[in-house]
Formats: sequence, structure tokens, C-alpha cells
Amino acid sequence: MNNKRLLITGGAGFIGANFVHYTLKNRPEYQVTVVDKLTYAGNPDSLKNVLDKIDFVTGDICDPELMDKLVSETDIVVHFAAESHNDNSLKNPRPFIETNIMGTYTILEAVRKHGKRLHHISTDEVFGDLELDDPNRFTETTPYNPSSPYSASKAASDHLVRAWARSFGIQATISNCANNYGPYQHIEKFIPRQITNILNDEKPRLYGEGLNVRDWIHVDDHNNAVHTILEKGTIGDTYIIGADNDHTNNKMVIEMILELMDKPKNWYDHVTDRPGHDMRYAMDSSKLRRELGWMPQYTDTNGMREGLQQTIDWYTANKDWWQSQKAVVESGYREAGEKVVDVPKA
Ligand code: NAD
Ligand code: TDX
Repeated sequence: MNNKRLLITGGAGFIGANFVHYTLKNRPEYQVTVVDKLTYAGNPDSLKNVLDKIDFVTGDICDPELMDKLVSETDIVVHFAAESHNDNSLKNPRPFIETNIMGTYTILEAVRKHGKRLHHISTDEVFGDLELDDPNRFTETTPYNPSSPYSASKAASDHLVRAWARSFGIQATISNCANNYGPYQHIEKFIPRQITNILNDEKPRLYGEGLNVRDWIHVDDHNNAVHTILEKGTIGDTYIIGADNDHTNNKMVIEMILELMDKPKNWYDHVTDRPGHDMRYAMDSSKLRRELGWMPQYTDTNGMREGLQQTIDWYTANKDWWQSQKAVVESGYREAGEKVVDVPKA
């Protein structure tokens, strides 16, 4: 019996599409509607096997009339839609300001008018970065200090949600999650870019020295955490989501992918670094674990290895999903000035 209506924004994107699949499989009580603008990052093929089980609306979260109607017809909104790639935000920030800030504002006004429950999806990047030797991890009370146009726009959207909760009493929660990996991720992003390079017999491309640290979480662990917050979270609260998998880009991530794909461990190129490149992210998700009893499945190095193997298998088996985008993505990086640079391998 589908008795709760769930509106998922950005459901044709990476995490949103996985959330739709996860919800249909594990939470059959929900009746799902997706709204997605189908930008370059949205791929309707990610939902093609479930289109008969959901309502799919092609539309822009910045459209007040559309969002007013869709929000009026749902019980809960889970808000994933965003411009999500840091490198793109350095080339052209405008869509980030429009979608991430104005789009969130538009949703907030509809949620306020119709008195609906909102869960807002955010990121670790709002906190800025940590030094490599800093033993601390980000918590729910770490001050905001974003570095890129992308992370600044996400920080702005979090502030809007908190302001609407405090001033207008909307029923909202926020989660800030670590770097996700898994199936259906756009191949502009680090892990799928390297996997698809290797599948095309091209070397992985590492920004700068590759010493940057990211805290990785399998997308199913993220989505399980979102459902846990929907079910048990305290209205008005923020929850950090992370699986304690902070690893350097070069040693752990590239070398683990190369090993799993039977390539020599130094078979990669160093390329031009990202301007303003955040050094290290690390998340402390103890509040979510302690208060709501959530636990990730893909933890520690073995969990990461298992999750990466599953992701490699997915990109290997689903070349039709990504192959037509590969040349476009790679020429975009070259046009932005990415070049192979000479950095001694650590
Ligand atoms: P994505 O770029 O893969 O997908 C974004 C989706 O939003 C696409 O389907 C796109 O078409 C849609 N969209 C963009 N602008 C829209 C608009 N104006 N109206 C309607 N739809 C629009 O992004 P993702 O990696 O799946 O990220 C989803 C959310 O999770 C984002 O809010 C992001 O900030 C957050 N997040 C991502 C990560 C990560 O590692 N990918 C980590 C933490 C948080
Ligand atoms: O080709 C590459 N080579 C490389 O070394 C690419 C694309 C990236 N990198 C590095 C940059 C980062 O240190 O890998 C790391 C991860 O890069 P991205 O996949 O671009 O992710 P990041 O910038 O860390 O942001 C991601 O996590 C937080 C998501 O894209 C955001 O949407 C999310 O908020």
C-alpha cells in the first residue's frame, strides 16, 4: 500500500537516481514523484527500469508555479537537485547560484506555504578543508568556510533552510554527506572518470600531487542514512553522514582502482591542479550513529574495496550508459586547460 507521497528533486542525477532505486526496493510504502530539469548531469536512462513505478516530471526547481503544485501534492520533499561539480563552478558559477540558491529558496517557499516536511541534502564541502596533519573531523558544529563557487552556493542553501526553519517554523532537516561513489555517477567525477579511462585503455588523471584526502561513502550508505533521518530525525536538526573512509587520492583511491583493474600501481598521469583545491575532508558521523542508530555497510579499507569493485563492475557492464559522454567530458577538461604535468610519484 503506497500511503506516503515522496517528492524527490534531482532524481535523474547520481545520488537521486540511486535514492529512487533504494526507496522502491526498501521502502515500498512510498509513492514516488521525481522532478528533474535533465541538465547535462541528469540521465533518464538511470531510471528507465522503474519509470512505470514512479511519476517523472521534467522541470526546473527554480519554477515557482511548478514547485508550488508539486509540493502541494506531496507529503515529504527530499531535495537533491543541484549543480554539483566543483570544476564546472570554477568555469561558470551562474547555474550554481541559480539552482543551488534560487532553486532551494523556491522549494522553501512552497514548503512553507503548504506545511510539508523537507529534507535538504548538503555536503561536507560547506566546512572548507582541513590540513593534512589536522586530526580533527567535521562535526555538525564546525563553522562554515566554503572554498569554491559550488560549496559557497551549497552553504548558502543550508543557511536558507535554517533561516526558514527558525523564522517560519518549517519542518526541515539537513544532512551534510561525504564524497559519494557508486553506480550512475557522472563520469566527470573522480572515481568514474578514472574507471572509464582505464576501460578505454587511457591512464587515470590525478590533479596536482594527488595528496588531497576525500572521505568516501557508498551511495547506498548515504541513502540509507537519509531514510533513517526521515524516519527518526529530529525536526530542525543537522546530521553529518560519513563512513570513516578518508583516503588520499593517489595512494588509496587511484592505486586501489588500478589494482582492482589489473593495472600497474603507478600507471597514471599527474595533471594540472584544481585552483583552490580543498586539501582534506573528514567527517564525524557519531551523532547520526548514536542518536538514530545508523551504521554504514561499506566501512574501512575492505568495505571501500568491495564498494569500488561493485562500482567497477557496474561501469564495465554499462558502457552504453556512459560511453557516448566520454569524449565530451574529456574535451571539456582539455578546453579548461588540463595538461599532463611532471610530478615525481610519491
Ligand atoms: P548530480 O549532478 O549527479 O545530479 C544533479 C541532478 O539535479 C541532475 O539530475 C540534474 O539534472 C538535476 N538538476 C540540476 N539543476 C536542476 C534544476 N534547476 N531543477 C531540477 N533539477 C535540476 O549530483 P549528485 O552528485 O547526485 O548530488 C546530489 C546532491 O547531493 C546535491 O545536492 C549535492 O550537492 C549533494 N552531495 C553530493 C555529493 C557527491 O559526492 N556527489 C556529496 C555530498 C552531497
Ligand atoms: O580527474 C580528476 N582527478 C582528480 O585528481 C578529478 C575529476 C578529480 N580529482 C580530485 C579532486 C578531488 O580532490 O579527486 C577528488 C574528488 O574530486 P571530485 O570527484 O570532483 O569531487 P569533490 O570536488 O571532492 O566533490 C564531491 O564531493 C562533495 C562532489 O562532486 C560534490 O558534489 C560533493 O558535494
